Amino acid sequence: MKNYDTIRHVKGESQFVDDILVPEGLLYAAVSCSEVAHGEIINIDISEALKVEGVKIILTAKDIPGENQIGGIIPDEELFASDKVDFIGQPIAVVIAETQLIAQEAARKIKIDINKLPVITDPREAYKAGNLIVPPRTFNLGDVENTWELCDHIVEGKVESGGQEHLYLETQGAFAYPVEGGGIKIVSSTQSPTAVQRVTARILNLPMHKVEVDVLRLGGAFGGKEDQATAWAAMAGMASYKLFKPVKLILPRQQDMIMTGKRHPYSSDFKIGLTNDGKILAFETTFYQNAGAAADLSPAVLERTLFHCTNSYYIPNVKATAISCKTNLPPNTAFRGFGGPQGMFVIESAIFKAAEQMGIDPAEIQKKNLLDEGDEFPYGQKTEKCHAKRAWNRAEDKYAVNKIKGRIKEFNLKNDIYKKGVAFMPICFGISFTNTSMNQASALVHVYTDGSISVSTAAVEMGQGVNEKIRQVVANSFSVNIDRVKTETANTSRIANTSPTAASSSADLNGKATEHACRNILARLKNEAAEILNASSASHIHIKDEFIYQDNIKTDLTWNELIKISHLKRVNLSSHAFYATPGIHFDKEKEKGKPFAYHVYGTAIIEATVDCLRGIYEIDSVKVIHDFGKSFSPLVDLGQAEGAIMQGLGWMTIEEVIYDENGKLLTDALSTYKVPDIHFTPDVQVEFLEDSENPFGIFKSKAIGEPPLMYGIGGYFAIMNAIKEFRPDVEFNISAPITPEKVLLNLYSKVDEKIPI
Ligand code: MTE
Ligand code: LUZ
Ligand code: MOS
Repeated sequence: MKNYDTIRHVKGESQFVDDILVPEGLLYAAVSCSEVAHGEIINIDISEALKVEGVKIILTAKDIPGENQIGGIIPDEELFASDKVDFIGQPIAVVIAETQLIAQEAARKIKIDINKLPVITDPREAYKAGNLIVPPRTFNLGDVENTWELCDHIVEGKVESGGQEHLYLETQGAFAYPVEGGGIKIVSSTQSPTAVQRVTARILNLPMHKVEVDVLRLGGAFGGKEDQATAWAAMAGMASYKLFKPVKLILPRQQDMIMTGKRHPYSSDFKIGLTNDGKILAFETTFYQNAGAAADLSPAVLERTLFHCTNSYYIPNVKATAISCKTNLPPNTAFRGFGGPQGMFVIESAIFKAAEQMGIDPAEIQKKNLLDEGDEFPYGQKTEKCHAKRAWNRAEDKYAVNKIKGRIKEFNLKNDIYKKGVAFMPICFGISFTNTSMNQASALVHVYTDGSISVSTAAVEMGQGVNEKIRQVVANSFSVNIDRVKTETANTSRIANTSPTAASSSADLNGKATEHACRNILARLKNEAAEILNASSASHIHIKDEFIYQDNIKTDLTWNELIKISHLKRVNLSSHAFYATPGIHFDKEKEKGKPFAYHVYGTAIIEATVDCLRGIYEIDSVKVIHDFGKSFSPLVDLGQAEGAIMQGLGWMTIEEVIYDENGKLLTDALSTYKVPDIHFTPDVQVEFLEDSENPFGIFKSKAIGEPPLMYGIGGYFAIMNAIKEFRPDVEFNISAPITPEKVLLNLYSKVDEKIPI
């Protein structure tokens, strides 16, 4: 692997929050949380807990010097519950003690009296009760109402999709220590240093410049640390501020699973209308998002569901409504794909059901309706350099789809117990934060007098390889060896007012800012070189492989010498630069605009085999043509594609988040929450779509972090197609994940029996 973190990971040298050398006097924190999903707090009794030897302080809502508010988009979430709890796992107090064990023991001794209130965990029930996070939103294209009568086939249905646990290897955590002048420094495992800084400042009633946040790298995040890393950092910061001591707060795995939100489960309705030859004329859908007990990022996730509700298809008449429903579960949050997968699963389900009714292959409908150049999305943007059809056609060719189908047909004829299915999954994912103002970044580049280079951005390395890409941007910009370049921590004192590392955009945004900073320095260096070489202007100069060229002829002047001389001549060898994605805008009144810099396309073909006696299955292969743009880091990009595909397959198949009716998480450990492992892993082949240079991305590449996750949706339909081979008589409910238990129920239910979902 070319990602330079990999070597350190393998050697065990990479540092995470819990690896930082501990300073003298370090104290440890443990969080006490609600065990009731909804209720009024009558009393919090900390007296027994305080008696535990080694306990230093116990903090609750009333100890907060500033505002007890951590909400990002909407101010609706307390750091510590004050008079009411809304979910199991909601923090109520934090214990600070000499060791982590003492802190945990004391936390268990805090007695919290709660007057229980009714619990709602289902989004449709919440909707009926009027419990919404934000008012519903609707995207409209064409005229759905007047199109139904033109359709030969109309199919209606309901679709369920489940939550997903992030399961980052490094659990949530932060380490805070006091600094001179009443300030705080926090090392946090966060995707959003600025959010941690802003919220901690608000909690402590400090100006933001007194809170410095530093992030070296994360042991995975997947969206789970975009918003939800903040609370723990603020708690550690608050304790450290009160005690004037260093404090570390690391969530144990089970607490992390119980206390933090996950991917949003959705319950959705659809109605789809088609002509006899499979053209989709109209699509109407309503999404009920299970937001959990506070807004967190739910309104933004909801918005992305709407943006992706037609996936990779052109549908002339669309009406899509999305409703964010407030339930008594931990606030659900960003998760790779950010609402996009939930939206795409519904249109794919609608196509699947329509094909079932029409007695044709869903792939026929999919192919017939793929986006073309200049087609309009329901939000008004038109496709530019659309690769939807190219990727599909290449996949059909390269992977010899007819042979696959023939092979599967033969297999199914020969086998009674084992059945195979295949499904196509085209994707189209918009790149940019849908909130236009977030699409900005800055970079700080220093060239040192020995010719080595340091670059700071707010890009947080979480395994996706962004540091390697930033180093490549610097090395390519100056044409120097990549070993000269070091990426620094993401730090709020060096890089301010940043967006989280999210939306797959960090290489584009931070890469472009870095490129600008390098250009600024390069222009000064070229002027200097022109002077040294007696060239009439800098336009005669370029640098290649650490040598200075004059009129394309190599000179004796090296990078190192040029830097040394420039410094003596008092040339500025540092630059801070800024980048904001040009040309994007969105009008939330009209629900129209151009929210995305560009779209990512691709097509996957997924095969699965179901054991129709036991209900278990295997995903056999995932064969993909993916639009990477012009990748400048192919190994990193391929790793991202493979990882995302596995995570998408997990969401659709074996990963099942279950809460009981009291809002208690039943799948709070790896014994009950299953994720794909090496044995689950199918044969994954990914081809880079040719000739797809992207003028809007860094070095003509495309964002890669999230889009391939949605290929996993094809896994669901491959399994469904296999089940249908065994039981062609039944119309199945659409309810993901399709766990082996659900497969079994589907296989052996009575014909008219409704399968529980
Ligand atoms: N890859 C690894 N190894 N670990 C992660 O936590 N997060 C994903 C993706 N790939 C993640 C990952 C998510 S949710 C996003 S938005 C992108 O990386 C963010 O990084 P990027 O903007 O650099 O693509
Ligand atoms: N985060 C966010 C995201 O705040 N806005 C987005 O549009 C987004 N998209 C994907 C992932 N995270
Ligand atoms: Mo990714 S869900 O944008 O962190």
